Amino acid sequence: MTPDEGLLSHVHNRGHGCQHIILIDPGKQSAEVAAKRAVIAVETGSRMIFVGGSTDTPDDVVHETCKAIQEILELKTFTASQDPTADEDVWKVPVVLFPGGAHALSPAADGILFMMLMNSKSRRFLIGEQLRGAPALKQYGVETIPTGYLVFSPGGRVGEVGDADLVNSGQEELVYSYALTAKMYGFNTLYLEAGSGSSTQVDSNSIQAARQVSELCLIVGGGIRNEEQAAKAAAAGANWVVTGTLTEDATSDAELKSRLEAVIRGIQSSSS
Ligand code: 1GP
Repeated sequence: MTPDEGLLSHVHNRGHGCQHIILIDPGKQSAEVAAKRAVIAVETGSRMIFVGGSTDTPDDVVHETCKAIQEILELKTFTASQDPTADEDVWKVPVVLFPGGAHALSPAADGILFMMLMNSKSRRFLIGEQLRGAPALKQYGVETIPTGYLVFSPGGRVGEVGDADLVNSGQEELVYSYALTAKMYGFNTLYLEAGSGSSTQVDSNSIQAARQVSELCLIVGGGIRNEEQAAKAAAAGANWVVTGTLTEDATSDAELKSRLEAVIRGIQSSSS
């Protein structure tokens, strides 16, 4: 649910240091399980929920998942508002679509990363999917977050499907140029992606290179599984660290909670 300060201000989390985003893939669990996991994440300290991931999830599955998460967050907010010892703001966490294309949209989301896959070699991911999705988003009234999306080596499935000319470590000048270009296009957010489930995360020098464009909100994800990796991304200048596989792989609620606690601890220990 949209926080009181508004979605864009929340995304730009100035003054909050680095924060955690949980990525929930509606193609990998039922809406009920997704909602339960979202609650555990928010209780543990996640401050944004991304819904998306798989490339072929139908709209209705995405919509059911967004709805289930929104309903439980509303209920939790209401319950907290009736309890003088509880802080209802904790539950005001936005549900944001992280789309693989013009499919998988939902009017139940608070917003969407409206992305240009900046290093794609395919027109489809630079502007084509966006052209297809824009009218539906206008009709739904879902708020768009203009985002440059940059895929790093190894890139995983998104690198392949998105036909990305992958960025490698050691290409800091190129990363800086991409970050400047993103800003000059008017994007307020840049997502540095190593690929879901990837064996390595985006390297610190690349994050620092993008961080030189101080106006940009930096989201960093892909291959982050533990406290040290999360700490590294936060220390290099990420505003948000995203984890997805960590959640999908957890076999119990207790395991999910302890994994999230570790990642959030890492972020908070290194965040400036
Ligand atoms: C993928 O950046 C996200 O788009 C999260 O990656 O699944 O490796 O956490 P993981």
